[in-house]
Parts: sequence; structure tokens; C-alpha cells
Amino acid sequence: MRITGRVCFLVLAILLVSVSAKGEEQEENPYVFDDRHFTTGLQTQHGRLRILQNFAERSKLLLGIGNYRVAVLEAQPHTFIVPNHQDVNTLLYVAQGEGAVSVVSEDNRESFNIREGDIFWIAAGTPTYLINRHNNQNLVIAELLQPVSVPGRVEAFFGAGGENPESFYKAFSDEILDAAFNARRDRWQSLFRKQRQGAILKASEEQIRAMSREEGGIWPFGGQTKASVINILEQRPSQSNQYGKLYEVDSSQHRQLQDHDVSISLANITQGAMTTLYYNSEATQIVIVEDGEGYFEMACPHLSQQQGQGQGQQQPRPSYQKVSSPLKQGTVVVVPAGHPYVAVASNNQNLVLLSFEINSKNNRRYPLAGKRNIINQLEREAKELAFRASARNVDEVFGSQNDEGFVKGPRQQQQQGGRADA
Ligand SMILES: *[C@@H]1O[C@H](CO)[C@@H](O)[C@H](O)[C@H]1NC(C)=O
Ligand SMILES: [Cu+2]
Repeated sequence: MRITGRVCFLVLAILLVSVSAKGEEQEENPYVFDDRHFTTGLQTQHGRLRILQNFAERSKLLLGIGNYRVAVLEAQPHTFIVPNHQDVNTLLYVAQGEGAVSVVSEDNRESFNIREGDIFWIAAGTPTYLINRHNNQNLVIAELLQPVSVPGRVEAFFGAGGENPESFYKAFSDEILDAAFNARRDRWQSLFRKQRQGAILKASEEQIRAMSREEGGIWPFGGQTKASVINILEQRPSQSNQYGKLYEVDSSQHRQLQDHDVSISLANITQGAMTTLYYNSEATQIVIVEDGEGYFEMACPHLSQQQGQGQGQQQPRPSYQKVSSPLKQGTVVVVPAGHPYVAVASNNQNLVLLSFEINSKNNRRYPLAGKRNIINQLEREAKELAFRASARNVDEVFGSQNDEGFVKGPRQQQQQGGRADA
């Protein structure tokens, strides 16, 4: 007994050591993802679904969002995505193009058109298919996936299909299918041998027209539809000035977002401008660059601890590491709750950032600079004690920026002769 206990302890200790050694090998910046971090889930010559690396596998620091995945679907003009269901709840955002989605149940089928800016929800297990209705534009959909079966894993189930996409019916025994279909074996066997083109297929113009919802149809305002579509670009921006606009979908507008404690926002940062410094109180923000270029900076206490190991006691605790990376179309950045953050647009193009926000129900964005920043709210004594400076000094610094939400960016300020740090 005793020996076994010690052996167990030893094995455990070795395991712990190897886990932490592995931790130290992790990339310096686990918060940024690019093309290399996507794998292809589905692919045919007419489109593909790319899935971002599992957050929990990337870094222990991302364990908090370990049961979410991000995916991007791209379908060429006039294509059809074969009906399937998935073991994930999915929040979808149409980044580009025009399509139609159909969801099926045992006694009805609902179809609705989608276009850029639309967000909608597909509950796990819902039989779904979609089309790209446009004749020359790709349909691009960004997805936040929440697995309901195996944590962090996403599987699609195709019934309609054949060899490729492989139909799950074929996993069953012949005698089961004879009985289940009550059809002749040669009939059902030959049916499941025909499809070899994959899950994303070219469709004819007539087929697309027949599967499209007529414009101006009653959906989503009438009927007993389970889904609902909101266009985020039609919302009144919650923040707006010459330096940028922030569009949000308030979860009270969308029941499924509320139920699942997630939300979406879209920031359109004017060229040469930036967001104000801020942090999210509770939400972890997964930012996807939809358009433009720029960079971000974030303050992270976790990475600072990793770096500070073995350097003696010089460093104050906590201490913060600057995390920074260029942003371009397709870059994904994770901004954990509490972490101060800023995103900056390049000088030649607006930077458009889509964000999925997890744990968003009671989230607040606390501004750390600009009008209405939280330091301004401290009383004189608190300012003086905290900074060990006069309150006037503090006010000079925290009271000078009169914009909020979005502000002039660093380079633009230099060009215009503004004082940087003279
Ligand atoms: C972002 O703003 C620019 C300038 O107002 C506009 O042309 C562009 O369409 C906007 N993009 C999105 C996705 O809203
Ligand atoms: Cu951190």
C-alpha cells in the first residue's frame, strides 16, 4: 500500500514536472492566431470550412474558452452545402455575400435569406443546409462553435450523401437498414453509392432560385420560426465619432445569445485612429480581423510571470507584459477578461474587427483613457495616494483626452504635431 502510494506520488510528480516543462515551451504569445493555426474541416473545389486550433491545446492560459471553437466557411458563387447536423451550438456572422439557410424538423422546413452583417444561431443537432445565392461573390461566414458532446471537438453528421460526404446511414448493418427503410436492399444500396463530390457542391441557377427565399418574404417577422436573424450593421452604433463606430447586438435582442451568454460586436476603426484603452469586465473577446490592417497591444500579467521566473525579486508583483501583434485580414486575437487592450488602424485603411464575446451577460467595457475613464472618478485623495502625485498632475494626464470610444491614433497625432512623449 505504502509503496504504491509513493510510486503514485512519484508518477504524479513526474507528470507535473513534464506538464510545466511543456508549458514553458509554449509560444511566447498564445493570444494571436493566423492562417497557420487553421485546419481544413471540409473542402471541395467549390469551398471550404476552416477550423481554428483548439484554444485549450494552444495554451493553458486559454483554458477558460477551451470549449469554444472558431471556424470560417467560404463557399463559392452558386453552391450548395449538403444537409447535416453538428454536435455544436453555432453562432454565425455573415462577413460577406448573400445566401439562404434552411433548417428542417420532422414536420416543417424554414428557409431564410442571409446577407452581410447578419447574425443568427443554429442550435446543436439542427438539420441545416445552405446555399450561396450570389452569382459572383463568395459567401463567407465566421462561426463561434460551442461543442455539446466532446469538449472542444466539432463533428458534422451527414445523412443525405453517399461516398463523399459519407452518409452515416452506411454505418448501420444491412438488415437494420432493410427493416428501417422497408425498401429493397439494392435500391438503398445504390442510392448511397452515388454522391462523391463532397459536402460543398455547385448548383445550377434554377436550383439556386428554387431554394432561395423570395425577397420581402414574411420571414423573420411571421411564422413560427425558431431562428432569428439580426443585422448588426443596421443597429444604431453604441459608440460613434469620426474615429470609429462600434455596433453591438444587445443580448436582450436575441434570445439564444442571451441563453448562451455570448454576444457579437463589430468595430469599424477609421484609418489612423484607434480604440480607446479599455478592458472587458467579464467577457473574453475573440477578435477576428474582417478587413484592413493595424496592430493591437494588450497588458498581460500571466506572460510576465512566465518570463520573470528565475530573475530574482527585482520585478514587482503583479507585473505586466506587453502583448502586441500586427493585425491583417484573418488574424484572430483572444483578449481575456480584465486585460487592458487597444486596437490601432493603419493609416491607409479602416480596420474592421468582428468580436465574439464569451461570458458576456454582465460584461462592461471599462474605459482606461479618454473622456469618462475610470481614473477620473477617483476622489482627490485616492488619486494622490495611488499615484503619489498631486491630483492636478493626475487630472492633467487623465483629463486631456476629450474623445471616447475611438480616438486619434499614434501616427496621426505625430503627423499633426501633437505631443507624444516629449
Ligand atoms: C467601415 O467604415 C467605412 C467608412 O465609413 C465604410 O466605407 C465601410 O463600409 C465600413 N465597413 C463596415 C463593415 O461597416
Ligand atoms: Cu494574461
